[in-house]
Amino acid sequence: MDHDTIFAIASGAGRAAITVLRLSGPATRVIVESIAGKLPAPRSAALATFRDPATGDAIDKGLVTFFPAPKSFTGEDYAEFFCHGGRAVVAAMVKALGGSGARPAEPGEFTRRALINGKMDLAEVEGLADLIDAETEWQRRAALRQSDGVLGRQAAIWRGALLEASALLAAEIDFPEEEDVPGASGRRVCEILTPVLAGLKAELATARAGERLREGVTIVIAGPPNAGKSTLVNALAHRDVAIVTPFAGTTRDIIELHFDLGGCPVTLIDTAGLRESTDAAEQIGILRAREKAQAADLVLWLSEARDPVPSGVTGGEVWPVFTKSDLVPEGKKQSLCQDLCISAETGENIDVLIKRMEDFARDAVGGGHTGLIARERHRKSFEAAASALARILDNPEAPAELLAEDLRAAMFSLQRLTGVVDVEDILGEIFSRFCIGK
Ligand SMILES: Nc1nc2c(ncn2[C@@H]2O[C@H](COP(=O)(O)OP(=O)(O)OP(=O)(O)O)[C@@H](O)[C@H]2O)c(=O)[nH]1
Ligand SMILES: [Mg+2]
Repeated sequence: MDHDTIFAIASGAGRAAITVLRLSGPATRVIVESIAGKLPAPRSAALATFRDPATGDAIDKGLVTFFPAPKSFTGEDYAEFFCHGGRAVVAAMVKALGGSGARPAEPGEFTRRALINGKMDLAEVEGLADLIDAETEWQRRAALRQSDGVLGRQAAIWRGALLEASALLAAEIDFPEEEDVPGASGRRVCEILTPVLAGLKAELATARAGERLREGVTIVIAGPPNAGKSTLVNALAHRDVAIVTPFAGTTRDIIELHFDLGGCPVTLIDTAGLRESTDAAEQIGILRAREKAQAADLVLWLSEARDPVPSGVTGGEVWPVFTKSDLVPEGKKQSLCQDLCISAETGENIDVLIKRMEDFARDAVGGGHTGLIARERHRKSFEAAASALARILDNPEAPAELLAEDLRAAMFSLQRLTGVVDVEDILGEIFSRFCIGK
């Protein structure tokens, strides 16, 4: 399958000024010649008339580039056609490519080939997937760093240190009598591993921020029925996403909205008002509301009456927000509105609330200065490596064979990060999320 020549539309779907089609595999040269009439000089663009090889009919006039293996994105012979983005033009180009012996690519197949051919490591592939999915400025920056191989470079440095330690242990296992000073190699191993463990721990300390930046900070709007939760969501979204009525128990389903708050990705969730209910649909809605609140980074507890926030709403932070401040008589505002009082009706303090949410989100993603860990898979590998090294450092007097075993485990965990070992399991998961043509 990896010897097939594959093609795909690489640019977005639908009518456009220009569409890019990409082609990779052993038949690339022949196919480019048959469609463009010539093979451009490597890595430079040539203007050509694209023809259907079956009929010789002109399809369009455009640019074509050719990147001979191994200096290409996929590491194979690789070409790109830039044609006009009309539906009929693109359809004719797809027909011409399909008729020339190339087959349509699977989602992520170009990147999969880049990985197999050693052009990218697994963490870079993940970074590239995140870059394509990035919706906010901070997500884009973090994904760009990942796709540039920052994780792989650091993992390689740590692996080098682990290899040095493992050579010392191997010498002790093979030639125990040759050691000049007993215990010297154990001490040296500790010296080598201590900074590696410190580095892993420092990264683990920022892991949650990195994962949150990738996945979004979750803010749940909860509270009693009729508090004005959906009205606030609509005000923040500047459109009617949630149904609002004067009747308690309006919202049942979970409504999720994605926001960009100053570069931070935020998922805002409107939920069913919490109360005792006998209505089956509402009960399910309330259950879901409780689950969402439990898992939230922040809960805005909206209430019209100044009831205290019930305990156990969430594992994260809760902010009480007093709603419908426009209904509070001026004279009573002083005593009633000590904390955050908003009115979706007049817009009072909505800007203050947004600013506070933005500050919260920024803190939650570590100010955008995230470390190396961007997803659970990375965190698990870091945790496994760190605990193996901690076992060695806790008991450096243990027999060298046991220390070597933990060292191997740590090395294996670091290798998994970049996919040097054990990649196949992870590949399917990652590539299934790629778009076709990437
Ligand atoms: N005067 C005033 N009325 C408001 C304000 N916010 C919401 N309301 C009204 O309060 C009623 C309930 O609003 P919703 O947004 O549906 O309340 P909810 O908390 O989503 O209610 P449930 O979905 O039933 O839990 C509606 O009639 C809104 O127009 C406000 O700031 N001022
Ligand atoms: Mg509602």
